[in-house]
Amino acid sequence: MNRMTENDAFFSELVPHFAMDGAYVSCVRYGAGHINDTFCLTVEREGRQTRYILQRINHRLFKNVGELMHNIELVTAFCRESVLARGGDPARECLQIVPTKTGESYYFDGTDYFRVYVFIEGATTYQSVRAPRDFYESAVAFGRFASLLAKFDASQLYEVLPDFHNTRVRYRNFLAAVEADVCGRAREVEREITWVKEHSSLCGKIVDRIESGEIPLRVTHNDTKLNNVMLDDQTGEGLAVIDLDTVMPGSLCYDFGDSIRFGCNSGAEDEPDLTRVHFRFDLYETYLAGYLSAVGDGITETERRYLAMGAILMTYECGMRFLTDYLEGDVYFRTTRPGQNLDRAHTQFRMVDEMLVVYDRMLAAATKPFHGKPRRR
Ligand code: ADP
Ligand code: GN1
Ligand code: MG
Repeated sequence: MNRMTENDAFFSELVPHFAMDGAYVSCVRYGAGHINDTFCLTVEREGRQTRYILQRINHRLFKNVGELMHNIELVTAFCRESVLARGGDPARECLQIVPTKTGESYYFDGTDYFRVYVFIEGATTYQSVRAPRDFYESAVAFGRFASLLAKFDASQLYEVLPDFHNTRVRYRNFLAAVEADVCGRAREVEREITWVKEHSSLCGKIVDRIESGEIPLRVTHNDTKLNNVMLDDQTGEGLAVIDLDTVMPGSLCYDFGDSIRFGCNSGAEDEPDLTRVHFRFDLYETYLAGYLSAVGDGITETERRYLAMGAILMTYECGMRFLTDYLEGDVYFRTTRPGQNLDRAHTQFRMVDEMLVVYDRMLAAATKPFHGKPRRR
């Protein structure tokens, strides 16, 4: 991406294309997403400053930005209606697109694609679980979002990233990256490559059940890590689910699993010191309770039987994707230092090893009768 554009002159020319009321003040890098370039944009009118989220959309990944934004327009509009229907505040409880002055949901400057969202104030996204309650509330928010999407008509959406969580396809891509070895890094990571291959029997555990129809294909979020949900600074509750780029057909087991992958790691996703990386079973139980309380009977028995496997699979798949990216020269996930994708792969593999040891307990916890307090809306 063209990073030369990150200066005031560039942004102050960009801002007038959007339907915003105010003069440009500043625009600075924001958040810790791995995919898009995110900025906090501030504008001012009559001495009053307003913040927005400006994103340069990752066009390398999202080849058809029109289709991507079509999906986001529909999902945000759907979310807005549901929030309004229960008397909530749509400006804080869902992502809200700020259109261009010509009424489009994004702006193309001839090189890059940009979009603007209303900044959700008084809420925070966390990079790790500070306290179990935060994780519980994030689970409730994602569970409610799943229930909301259950009412959404899948046929209206483009599948913007086909096979996104098709672990078999991810494995094939990984083998191709090993074979091509474009950066000459494969020898250095022989041990890791072997580990992925030794665990390849995991690949079909969920995709096969989706193909046979045992696990229903639903409209899901597909990227449910903790920093994609905003928690209200006052109440501590999950306020808004964000990062809707990957809302597509998928499985609840994956959405549940991706939250576990990220949140139940006692260390950071890219922690270089593996002695700090452990699977926190206590947090797994916390998330499970929050998720089940929010999805209620919207989840099938089979899905519950595959929640624990979803966590293992998402972690295996993500580790494999990090290793693939390392082999391909760090071209997919944003990195801020050399070796970061390899560190990320290591943490995921460590988590899978530890989850496999306690898999029976994970399964038992996910399938026992649930008597928690419902947190449905
Ligand atoms: P990526 O796809 O790169 O992960 P995200 O859409 O998740 O990008 O945005 C990155 C970060 O920016 C989020 O983790 C969050 O901290 C912040 N963010 C995104 N949208 C908003 C918003 N509407 N209001 C406030 N913060 C936001
Ligand atoms: C990316 O966009 P972000 O940072 O929320 C990635 C996810 C990975 C995650 C790993 C579109 O999520 O699939 O699980 O990094 N998103 C995309 O942290 O590939
Ligand atoms: Mg994100």
